[in-house]
Amino acid sequence: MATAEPETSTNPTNSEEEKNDENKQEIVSLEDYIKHPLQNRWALWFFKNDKSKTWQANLRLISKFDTVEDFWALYNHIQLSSNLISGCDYSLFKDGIEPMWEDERNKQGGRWLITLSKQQRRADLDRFWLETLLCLVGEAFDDHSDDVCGAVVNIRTKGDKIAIWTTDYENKDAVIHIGRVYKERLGVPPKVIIGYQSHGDSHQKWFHHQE
Ligand code: MGP
Repeated sequence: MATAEPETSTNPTNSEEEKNDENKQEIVSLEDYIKHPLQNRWALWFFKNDKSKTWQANLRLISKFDTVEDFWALYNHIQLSSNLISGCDYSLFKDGIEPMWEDERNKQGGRWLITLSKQQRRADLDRFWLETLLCLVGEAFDDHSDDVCGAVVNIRTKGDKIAIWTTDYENKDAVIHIGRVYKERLGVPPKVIIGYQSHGDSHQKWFHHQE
């Protein structure tokens, strides 16, 4: 007579499945531990305007990172730009490039500059700055990403500014491509003033990107 005893021996098929599950779990958990590397290592700088010190002395390195996870950890840890007091800047530059005109990689460079109205601090500043950071760390400018040195946000009572700095203001292909992608990524409305200027003689080399 057949008994209805519960099975005590393990079915071989089930045990293989269990092993496979274990293997899968190992792979998943291993992936969880590997951070996602960025193409470049980046350095975040902070500038606080103390008039008793030189401009360079007011510039402080906050931290460096080279993974997606460390980028978000840092971003989530620091104040939003809109919470900073006037006169402060954040700068994100490739490791090895100082966020100043004097650096070899900036000397012949320029910047795509967005000039914001006072009202835009509340409406646009933080999302424009985050999108700028994502363009940089995500190398959004295709072959021309190598021309990017970094980006700066200036918090100012007269109106905040955000800029992407490039290494060679005479490299028209790179400048135009970076400007086109940047405008698309920000989805800049027509009222936003955006243009490129060289660091050397700021206002003469200014041009607007018409598309
Ligand atoms: P700023 O902070 O870029 O803009 O430059 P802000 O405060 O809006 O002023 P504006 O002149 O654009 O209307 C302010 C001042 O900081 C400059 O005039 C310089 O004296 C100094 N400064 C700014 N930068 C980016 C540099 C730099 O790269 N090197 C040095 N040495 N000084 C700088």
